[in-house]
Amino acid sequence: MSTDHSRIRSWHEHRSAYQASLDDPGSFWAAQAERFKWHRKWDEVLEWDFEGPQVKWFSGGRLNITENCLDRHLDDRGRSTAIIWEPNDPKEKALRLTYHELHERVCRYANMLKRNGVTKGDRVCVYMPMVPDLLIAVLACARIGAVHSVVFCGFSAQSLADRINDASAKVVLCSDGMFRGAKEMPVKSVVDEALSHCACVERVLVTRRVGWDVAMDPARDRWAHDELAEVNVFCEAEVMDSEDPLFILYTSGSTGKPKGVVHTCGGYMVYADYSFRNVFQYDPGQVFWCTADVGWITGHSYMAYGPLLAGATQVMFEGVPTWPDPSRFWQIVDKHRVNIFYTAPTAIRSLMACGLDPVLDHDLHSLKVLGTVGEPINEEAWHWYKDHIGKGRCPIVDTWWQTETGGIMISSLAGVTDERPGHAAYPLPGIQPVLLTPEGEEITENEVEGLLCIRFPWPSMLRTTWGDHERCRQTYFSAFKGMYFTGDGARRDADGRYRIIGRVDDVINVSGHRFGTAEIESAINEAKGVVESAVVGYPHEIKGQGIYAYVITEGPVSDPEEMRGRVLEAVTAGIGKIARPDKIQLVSGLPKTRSGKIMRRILRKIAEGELDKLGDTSTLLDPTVVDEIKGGRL
Ligand code: 7RM
Repeated sequence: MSTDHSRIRSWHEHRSAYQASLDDPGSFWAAQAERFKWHRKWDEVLEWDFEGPQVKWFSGGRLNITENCLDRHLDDRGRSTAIIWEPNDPKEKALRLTYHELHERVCRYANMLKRNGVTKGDRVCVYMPMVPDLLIAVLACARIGAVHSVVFCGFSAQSLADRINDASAKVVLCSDGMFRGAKEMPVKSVVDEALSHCACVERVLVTRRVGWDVAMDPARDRWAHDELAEVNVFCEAEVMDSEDPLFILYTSGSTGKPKGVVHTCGGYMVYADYSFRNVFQYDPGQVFWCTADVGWITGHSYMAYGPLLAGATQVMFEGVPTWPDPSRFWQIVDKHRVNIFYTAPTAIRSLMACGLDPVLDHDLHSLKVLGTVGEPINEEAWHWYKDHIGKGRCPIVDTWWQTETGGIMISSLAGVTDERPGHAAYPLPGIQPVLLTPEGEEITENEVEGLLCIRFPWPSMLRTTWGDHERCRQTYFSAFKGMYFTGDGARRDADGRYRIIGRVDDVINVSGHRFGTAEIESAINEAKGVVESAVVGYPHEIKGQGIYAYVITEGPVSDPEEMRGRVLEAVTAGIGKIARPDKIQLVSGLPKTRSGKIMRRILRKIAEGELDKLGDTSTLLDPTVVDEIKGGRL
C-alpha cells in the first residue's frame, strides 16, 4: 500500500487505501490523526460497541481543534486568506481575513466569552445569520471548550427556545437583524421572544449587522463590539480530551422533537479534514466555496472546520442565489475565482429554472470541481450542472452523508473515481456500508436495493443525543443488531456504486433540509380549529420533496383560505417558514387502521397522484374517507 497518507490520488490508491482500512482500521486512522497537533497522543485508536452504543476514538488523546484550524497554519500560511466574506449586497465590499486575522478575531471573541462567564463544558447557543462573527463565534466556543449549538436563523422563536432549553445553554450569541436578499429581518427580537421561555440563559451577546436600535436588557444583554473592545488579542486554547463534546446540532427524526446530535473533538477533527481533502481533492491556494449555512451540518464540517483544518481559502456568502438576480452565484464564482463549488441540488434546480442567460454572462473558467449534497440529484439537474456550470470539464462529487455521520461517507473523489449521474458512488476508505432487507438480512450481491446501514465505526460518527442516550440507541442502533441504521434506502449498481434513494422513515427532505412529519403535525395541531393532521412528502420540482398536509378541522369551515392561513401561521410559529406546507387539504377524516394508526402510505400515494395504486383499503376503519380525500386532492 502507498505510504503517502496525505491524499488518495488514483483509483488504484483508492482501492488499496480501502483494503488497508478494512485490514487494519487502527493503523489507517492513526496515520490520518498523525497530521495534527496533539498535546498528548491517544492511548487507543478505537474502542467500540454498537449495543450501548459506546464509541471512543483516539481516547486519552488531548487537543484543541482551533489550534489545528488556526495556530498550526500561522507559520506557513499566516498571511494567506482564510475567509473571503461576500455580503448580501453586491455593492458592499467583500471582507478578507487572513489566517492571522482570523486567529486574532477568534481569540478576542473567545476572551469575550470568558469575560461573560463561559467556561469549558458550558453550552452556548449561536443564532446568527451568515456574517463573519458566526464563524468566529463557533471557533471561539471551541477555543475555550464550550459546546456550541448553532441554530439556523430560519427557525422560529419557539424552536429556538426548545433547543436552548434542551441543551441548557447559558449564553446566546446573535445579531441585531439580518439581510436576506431585498429583505431585512429581525434576529435579536426573535431571541428575546425565545428567552421568555428559557430560564437557563444568563447572557446574550449581540453582533451589530443591520444597525437597528434593538431592545437591550441591561442585566442580560451586551453589544459584542463593546465587549470586544475590553479584551486581549491572545487566548490560550483549552486542551480538550478527544472524547469531550465539541458541539451539539439539532436535527429532525421521525418522532416529534428534534434530537441534539453530539460530536466530539478528536474524531470529528480527523474526519472533517480527511474527507474534505480527499473528496474535493483540495490543492493549497485553491478557493473553496460551500454555499450551505453554518446552521446545518454541511456548514459545520465544510465551512467552519474542514477547510480551515486543511488551511484552505474559502468564500462565505451572506445572501441568497437569486438576489439581486439569478446570476449571483456565478458572479461570485468569477469575482473570487472559485475553484471548488459545493451546493445543494435544490439550488441547482431553482437556478436551472431561470434559464441560461444568467450563466452565459460569466465565464466560470476558475471552476475545477463541483459538488452536491443534501438530497438525491435528478439526472436533468446533474447534466445541467455538468454542462453549463462545469462546462463539461469539472468532475461532480455527489456527497452522501448526514448530521449524524459528521462528514461525507459515500462520494466519488473528484477526478479520482469515475462518476455516474445520480450516484453518490463509493464509500470513502474507512467507511463500511451494507444493504439489509427489512428483516435484517445482509444483501451481498450487486444490482440490489436495501436499507442502508454502516457496520463499523468511523471517527466523526455521533456519540450520543444530548441528554438522552437511550434515544440515540433506539433511533440508530436498535433496528438492526450491530449496525448504525441511516434511515435511508439505497441501490448498489453492478460496479458497487451506491445510489441513495431517500428516507424510509417519516422524515421529509425539503430543499435538503430535514423535517419529521410528526414535528410538522404537532405544529399544525396548534392552530385554532384544527383537530388532527397528517403530513407526507411528495415529489416537488425544485425542492426535491414538498410538504402535503391533510388537516381535519372542527366542523365545517366557512372560509378555507383563512383556515389554511392559520395552519401556515402555526407552522411558521412552531418551526419556521422553511417548514410551511406547500399544499393543505382540509378533510373530514383520515384513513386509519382499526387500531387507530394513520395509513400514511395511502396519503402519500394520493399526494403523489398515484390514485390507482392505493392498495387494499378495505381493512380501514372507514374506507369511505379515501374517496373523499381523493376527490379533494390538490
Ligand atoms: C449532509 C446532510 C441527511 C439526509 C440523508 C439523505 C439525504 C444527503 C444526499 C442525500 C441523496 C445525497 N445532512 N441526503 N446527501 N440523499 N444523495 N448526496 O444533508 O442530516 O441534513 O440530511 O439527507 O436522506 O439521510 S442532513
